[in-house]
Amino acid sequence: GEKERTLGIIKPDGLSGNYSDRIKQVILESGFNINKEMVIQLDEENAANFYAEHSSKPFFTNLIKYMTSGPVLVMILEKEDAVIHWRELIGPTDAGKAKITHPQSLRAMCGVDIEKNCVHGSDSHQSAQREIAFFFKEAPSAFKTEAVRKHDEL
Ligand code: YYY
Ligand code: MG
Repeated sequence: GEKERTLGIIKPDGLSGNYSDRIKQVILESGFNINKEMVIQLDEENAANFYAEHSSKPFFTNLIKYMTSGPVLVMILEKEDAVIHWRELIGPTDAGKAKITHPQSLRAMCGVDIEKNCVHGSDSHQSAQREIAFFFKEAPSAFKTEAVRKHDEL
């Protein structure tokens, strides 16, 4: 397959639960290159824009609350066929079900349920291009930079 880029996010409880080192280890062992990464705090407008496709869904309000509840770690992941491979690695949306059906997946490892599933992955090549541009074209200037600085100091 072709070398491809996808967008991965470690969501707020993944970061606050100190899963990022383990997740990054799995990423690298699985043959991805972490091309770029930054820790940022999303505000409600950022999160609503990122998840615009879900704006009419019943879970949207809670999703935005969750995604703005603390800093997230955003990564560009590069590999052959990165989009599909990253989706396979993170597992199904419902982390509770993932623990049963995909126990090796990242969502099984650090997620809780269908809402708090600890990681994001682009669902197609087209989504990946949109999502990478969303975070890395203007960023970090478009996002709150306090957490970016904190990350750089680590
Ligand atoms: O792509 P993926 O993250 O696996 O799921 P989506 O269907 O795109 O939903 C985005 C996001 O919304 C999901 O990661 C958790 C949340 N969510 C939810 O809280 N409740 C649902 N029934 C479906 C999705
Ligand atoms: Mg999705």
